[in-house]
Amino acid sequence: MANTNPIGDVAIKPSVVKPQLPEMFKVLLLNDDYTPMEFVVETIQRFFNKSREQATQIMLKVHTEGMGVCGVYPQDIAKTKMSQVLTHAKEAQHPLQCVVEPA
Ligand code: TYC
Repeated sequence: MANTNPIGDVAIKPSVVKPQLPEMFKVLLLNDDYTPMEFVVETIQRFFNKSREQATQIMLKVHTEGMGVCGVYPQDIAKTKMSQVLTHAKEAQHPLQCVVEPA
């Protein structure tokens, strides 16, 4: 491109700035035979801001299908939620497992 800048500076190529959405990650709960259903429902309500009805639906899906999505977030938030769930379960001595995977 010709340099049309009267001061003689190098012309700066106009750049197209495309806003990028962050890569999203699912936070999943895994089923087990020991964690009480009530504990799972309360955990989903507390860390994923779900109503009691929504949390119960998610818990029942995990219970019957083996796993279920509690929420979808940017990676740092998803990993924070996973670690909050794991710490909470450990403190209560329940074997509840939580994982993060790309959405
Ligand atoms: N299967 C458990 C029970 O029968 C309940 C449960 C649901 C456990 C979801 C974990 O992520 C889970 N008490």
